[in-house]
Amino acid sequence: MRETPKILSAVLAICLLFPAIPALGGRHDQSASPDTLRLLCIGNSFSKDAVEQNLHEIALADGHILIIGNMYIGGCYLEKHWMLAERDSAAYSFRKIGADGVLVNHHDTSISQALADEPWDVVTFQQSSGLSGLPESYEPWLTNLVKYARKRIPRRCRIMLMQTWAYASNATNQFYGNYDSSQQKMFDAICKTYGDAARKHRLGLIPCGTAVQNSRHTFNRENVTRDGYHMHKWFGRYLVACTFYEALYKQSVVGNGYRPPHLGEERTDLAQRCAHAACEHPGTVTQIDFDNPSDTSNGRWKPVQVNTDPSKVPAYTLPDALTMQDGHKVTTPEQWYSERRPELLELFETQMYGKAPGRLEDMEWEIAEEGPALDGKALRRQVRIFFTKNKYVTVLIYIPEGADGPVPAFMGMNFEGNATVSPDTSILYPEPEHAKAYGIYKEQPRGNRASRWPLEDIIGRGYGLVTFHTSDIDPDFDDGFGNGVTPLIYRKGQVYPEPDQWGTLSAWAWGMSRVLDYLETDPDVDAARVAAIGHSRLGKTALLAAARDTRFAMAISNDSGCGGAALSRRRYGETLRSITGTFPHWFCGNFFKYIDNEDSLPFDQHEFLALIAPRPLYVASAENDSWADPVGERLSFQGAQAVYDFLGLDRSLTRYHIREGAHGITLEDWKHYLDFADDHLLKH
Ligand code: GTR
Repeated sequence: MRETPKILSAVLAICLLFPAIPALGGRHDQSASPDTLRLLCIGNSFSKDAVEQNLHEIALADGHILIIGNMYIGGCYLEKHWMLAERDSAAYSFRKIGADGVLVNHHDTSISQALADEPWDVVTFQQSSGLSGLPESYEPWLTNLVKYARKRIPRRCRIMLMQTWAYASNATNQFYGNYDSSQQKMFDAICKTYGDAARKHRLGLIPCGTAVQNSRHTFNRENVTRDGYHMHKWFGRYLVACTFYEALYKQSVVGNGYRPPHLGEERTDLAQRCAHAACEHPGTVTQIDFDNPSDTSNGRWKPVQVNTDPSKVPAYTLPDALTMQDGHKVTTPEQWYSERRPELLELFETQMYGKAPGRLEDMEWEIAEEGPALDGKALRRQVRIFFTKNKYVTVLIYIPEGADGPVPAFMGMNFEGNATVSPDTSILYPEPEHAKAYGIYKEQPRGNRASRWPLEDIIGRGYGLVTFHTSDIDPDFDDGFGNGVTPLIYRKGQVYPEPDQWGTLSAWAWGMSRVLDYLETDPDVDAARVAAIGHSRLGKTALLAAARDTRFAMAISNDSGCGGAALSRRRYGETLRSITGTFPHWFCGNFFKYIDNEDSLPFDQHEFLALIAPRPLYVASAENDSWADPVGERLSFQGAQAVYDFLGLDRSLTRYHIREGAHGITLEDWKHYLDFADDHLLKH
C-alpha cells in the first residue's frame, strides 16, 4: 500500500483497534457520521461502473453519507481474488470515495488491508462478467472468500453479491461464446448462478443485471452499455448505481433527487424504475408499464403516443421558409442564398443535428485493395481514410470499367458493413481489432443487404457507387458519446458534446464529407457529380450531408421520415419524443427541448429540404410506411418546392415518388433515382 509505509503498520493496527484515535497513515474516514454506511466492493471494471459514479450522490440526496471502497483489478474473477487474498498480495487499486465524495486511488493494496481499512457495513463480491453465468467458476473460491472476509469484518457487516449483467445482443466480447452469443442465455445463466450462490451463502443480492435487462425491454433498448459490455457512461452507470442504492438501503430509488449528468428526465426516471423493479423482482425481467399510473412511477414519465390516424393530426402552422427569424421577408434569391439559407442551416445545426468540425488537418488515406469486379464490368477499390492512427473508415467504391473519364457516383452509407452490399468475396470485413472498437457489432453474411444496392444497374448505367459502414464513423447506439469520431472534437477535459455539438447523424454526415474529400483526389470519380443518397436514418444523414456540404451535387432521401424529410409538426407516426427516446444519440442536446413542443421549433423539415437548392432534390416515400409519415414527407417536399420556385429554379430539379409497399429501398426506387441522375448528373 503506497500511502501506508510498512513501518507504520503497527501504529495503524492500534488506530484500527481504537478508532477514536486518528488513524496515523490509515484511512478510516474521520469525517463520517454515526449513520454513515461503509461499502467495500471486491471487484473489477463492473464494480467500477456500478459504485464509483453517482452512488455516493444518490445516497446523499436522500440524506445518507456513504463511504465506498472499490478493490479494482481489471477483469478480476473469483478464483483470482481468492488466490490474491490467500497470498495477501497487494495487487489491487483500492479506490476509495470518502464521506466527502472525493475518490482517492490507493495503489498496491491487498484484500486484508482493504478489509481492515474501515469498519465496513457491506462487502460485495462479484464474478467477472464472462464467467458469471458458469456455476463451476464460483466454487470453492466464493466459499473461501466469504470465510476470509468474515474473519476480518465486523459481525454486523453484510456480505452481498453484485449481480453482473448480460452483454449487448451483438457484443463482440470474446467471452460471449460461453453463452452462444445469446443475451437471453447469458441473462438466464447469470440469474441462476447468482441466485444459487446468494442462497447457498445466505448473501444479499444486488440485482444490477436484472436492472440492465429491464432497461433493454423499454424504449431504451441496447443503449445501456458503452461497448457491448461495460456500462454506458451516463445511463448505464446511473442505472446500476440506483440498483446498488436500493439494495443497500432498502429504500425505493424512484423519485431520488440526484440528477446524473447528461441524462434527461426520462432516462433518469427510467433508470430509477428499472432499478426499483429489479430490486422487487430480482430473478426476472419486469416489463415496466409506463401507461399504468399505479405503477411505481412518480408520474414524470410520459408514455410515447404514436398517432397513425390522419384525422388526429393536430392543427399546426408551418414556419414560412421565406421569412427571416427577425420577421423580415426574403424578397430576392440572393437574399435567400446569402442570409436566409445560412440562418436556417445554423439553426438546424445548433438546434437539431449538432455542429460538426470541418476537414481534419492530418487526414490520410491509402488504397487497401483494388481489383476487377462484376465479371470485369467494374473496378473495385477499397480505400482507408484515417482520421487518427486508429480511427479510420474503409470506403468501398465500384467504378464502371471503360468509362470515358471520371464518372458521376452515388454515395451512401450502409447499415451493416461493406461486405453486406454485394456477395463479392473480395470486399474486406473490418479487422477484428477495429470491429472490437464498435462495441456492438455482428459480422453479417456477405451480400445479405445486396437487394438494397442494385450494383449491376448502377454500374450498367455509368455510375460509380461509394459506400461505407456507419460504425466506422460512429456505431449506431448510445454509448454516452465515447466511441466513434465524437471525441475527436472534445477540448481538453471535455467528455460529452456541448448541447450544440454533433450527435450521430451529424457525425455520419461529416463522414460523408470526409469521403468526398478523398473522392476529390480519386482520378476515376468526378467529385463534382456525387449524389448523397440514403435510406431511412441514412436518408436523414444524406440530406444533412448535402445541406451542409454544397459539394454534393444532388440529395436523395429514401423513406427518411422523422428527422429527415417528414414534417415534425404533424406528429404522425414517429415523433420527436419517440425518436429521441430510442435513438438518444442521433441529435444534439438542444433538440430535446422541442420534445412535445414541436410548435416551438424555429423551423420545420420543408426548410431543411430547401437547403439543397439549387441542386437537384429527390424525396421518396412508401405507402405502408406510416412510421415515416409519407404524407408529411410529401407536404414537406412541396414546401421545399415552393422555395425552389421562388428561386426561379426549374421544377425538373425536384422530384417525389411514393411507391406501393413497406419501408425499404428497392430496385424500383433506385430506377427512379438513376433516371433522375441521368437528367442531372450525366453530361449530355
Ligand atoms: C426506425 C427509426 C426511423 C428510421 C428507421 C431506419 O427504427 O425510428 O427513424 O430511421 O429506424 O433507419 O430504418
